[in-house]
Amino acid sequence: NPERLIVTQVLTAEDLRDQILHHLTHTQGRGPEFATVFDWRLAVSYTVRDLMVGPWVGAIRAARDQGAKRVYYLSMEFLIGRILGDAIVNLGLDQPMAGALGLLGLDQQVILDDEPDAALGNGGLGRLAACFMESLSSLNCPAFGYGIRYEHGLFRQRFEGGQQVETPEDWLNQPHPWEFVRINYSYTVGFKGHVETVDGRAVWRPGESVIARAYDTPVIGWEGTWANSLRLWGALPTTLLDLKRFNAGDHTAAAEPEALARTLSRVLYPDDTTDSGKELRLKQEYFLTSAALQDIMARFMAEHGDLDLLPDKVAIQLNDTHPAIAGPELMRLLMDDHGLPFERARDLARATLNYTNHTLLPEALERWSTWLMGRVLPRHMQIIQMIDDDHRKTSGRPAHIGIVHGDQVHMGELAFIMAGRVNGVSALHTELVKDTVFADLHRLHPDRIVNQTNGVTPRRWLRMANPALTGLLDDTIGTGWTRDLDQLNRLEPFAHDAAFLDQLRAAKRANKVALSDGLLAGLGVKADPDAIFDVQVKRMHEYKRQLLNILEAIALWHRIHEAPNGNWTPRVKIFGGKAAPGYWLAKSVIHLINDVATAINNDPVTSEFLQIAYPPNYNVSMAEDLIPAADLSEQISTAGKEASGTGNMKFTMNGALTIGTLDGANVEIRELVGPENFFLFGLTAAEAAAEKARPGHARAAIEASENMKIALQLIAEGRFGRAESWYSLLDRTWNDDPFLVASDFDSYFAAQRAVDRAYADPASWDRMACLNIARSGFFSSDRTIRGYMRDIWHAKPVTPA
Ligand code: 26V
Repeated sequence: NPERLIVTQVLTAEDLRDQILHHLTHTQGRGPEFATVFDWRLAVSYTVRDLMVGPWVGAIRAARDQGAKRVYYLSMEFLIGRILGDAIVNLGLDQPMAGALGLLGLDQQVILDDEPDAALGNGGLGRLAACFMESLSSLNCPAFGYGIRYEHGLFRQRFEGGQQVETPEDWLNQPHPWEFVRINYSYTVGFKGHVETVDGRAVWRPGESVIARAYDTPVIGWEGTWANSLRLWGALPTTLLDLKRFNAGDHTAAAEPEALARTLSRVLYPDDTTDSGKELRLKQEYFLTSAALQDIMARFMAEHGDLDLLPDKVAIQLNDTHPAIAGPELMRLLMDDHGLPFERARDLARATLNYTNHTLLPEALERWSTWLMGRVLPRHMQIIQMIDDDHRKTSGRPAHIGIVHGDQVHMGELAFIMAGRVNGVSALHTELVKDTVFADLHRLHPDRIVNQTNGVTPRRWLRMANPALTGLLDDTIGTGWTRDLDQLNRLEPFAHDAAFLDQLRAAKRANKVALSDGLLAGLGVKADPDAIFDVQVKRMHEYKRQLLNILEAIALWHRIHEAPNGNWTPRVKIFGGKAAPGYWLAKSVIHLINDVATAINNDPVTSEFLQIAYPPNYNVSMAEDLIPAADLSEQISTAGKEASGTGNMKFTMNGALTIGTLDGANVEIRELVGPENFFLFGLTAAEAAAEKARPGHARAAIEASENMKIALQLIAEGRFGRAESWYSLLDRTWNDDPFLVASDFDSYFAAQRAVDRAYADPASWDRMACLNIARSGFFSSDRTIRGYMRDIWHAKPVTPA
């Protein structure tokens, strides 16, 4: 394609080949005849990395020289996935790299697939942080991401007898070619101890401390002109070895300080809803926050030195409440280290800090006991108390709201009170934040809450993940959509162009064939590429209602049996997702899906119409294979529960149609693509809340639904493994059903039949798919980041020198 830009420098396949061979020899220390896939992958990665360093250093220099305001994104999670393929795309190296690998006789897919996912996150919140990092770089916004360099990312998932088994993830058990260790950027982080007063100033004397060491990964933006740093902190002991104990012969005890310190960056907490209340989690949160704020303040003081300038030069974004200790920590630094009075420190902190809320689920709102907080962070507990008292006095708030309630510190209230701006992540969610969790604080501070609807990066989720569709888009509307996703609207006229729609269908079909012959065949599932590929991939949660989906499959299976010669639209249902290790009910749903799949897939009567696949260990890389191959996107959470969703956006821009509720960003997707191009079902958020309050709602809804009753009955009869396995799940569905599976069942079943009919008319389906793509430009994370820059950070893009 002549329009395809090679941006950074014009490199030929031969240039790249030579560089790869250079790194293979001089960095990997291998001759080509002895090199493994791993050796080649590292040599390729170092070759690509070399091309990132120039723009990276240039960006850091330009931001400093121009005295630019910097954005600091503090997040306990960055769900990056693989880096190599994304870097090749953003540097515009796809073609010369394909040539170079061809010259070397290497298979590009094999090289790319050798890279382990950096799975430093649980799900939506962590993946959003990764998309934001890419957009910040693509928009030339000077920024740092701060996180923890977990040695073990999110656990790996296997199925044994249909049940989830977790094993440790081990991505750092091999060299990580993308990071640069910065031994000169190290900070001491304290815990515990006591607070003294010296010359009228509070002095915290920690009882324990660890070193935070910086590991930087460049994040290259689209067209390779700018790169920001993802700075991840690793924990080290302040003393490597207790020599006294070692010399006394106690070798294990001598290594204790090291082991203790390292636990701080050892593993990612694998729970994305329930506050575990563990001391180690609180220590991890403070470890990240303290190291990041020390780094930010050191850079700010070196560049500007005048604390009055802090809000003009620094914008800090807290990704949920996990780093909310940043409020008290910044106040501590300003008061105890810099000697500012409380009010001044408070005003500076509030003009610098902002907070994003990502969930309304009460069980996911962080709370710590005052006892634990006071023991682990004694000075911070004092400051939290001061902030709370000050807020009570200055806001005239009612007694029942505040940060400290009885013996609990509410991190949401703390984050809100210390933030200049608080934002929700979709239009609906932001309104619910105002009306529910923060209703009282919103009344006191009516301008503080703003909306920034989430987005996803089109570079990874379209250009890289879906080369078939990308090729068609480039040929049809040019490549400009990659930087300006609104340009997808140039596809609108093609919704009536039969030749274009044929090509669109062919691109989708190619992705389905690849999935069917690869991942699905590997599972032993026979997936006909002409069937509907119906995909629900996300963390396993009751509110996301994978149960509703599998119950619908059971009911459908039953109906096909009743009329095996009926005009059924063939369907392959694909599930993917992990359950938190301690979330018993979510694990029970995994087990059910697997057992139902075993029963249904082998049924000769229905097998040509219905197949169910549940590939284990869903992660970012698997998403990159599944989403481009999906016809139907399942976004079926109970209305009012899903803050936004971001998978929903990825499916839409890859040409899948959505079956969904009016929840999170589904509302905006439906408005934008047009209600006639979206399969809506279910109660609204307000109706759902009312329904839930109705005593006996579950039983009444089940009694009223023939299909729901049949599905539950088949499970209770033991048609899918032993009936006893499902007693608790059935009991909860009949008697409680807090997420209204029963109340929405008939509406969902009917919407699925509408999907069947629509899919049976290819011309109309393809037109709808085309319009979904054409109208999905809003969901680029570039648009989201521009919104944060304008409304929250007041940050400007910088032109590199
Ligand atoms: C909570 C906890 C609690 C303790 C242990 C570790 C941990 C990790 C994460 C969380 C909160 C998860 C909240 C979350 O992921 N929310 C999702 O955010 C997405 C991005 O805004 C959004 O699209 C999803 O709808 C929302 O569920």
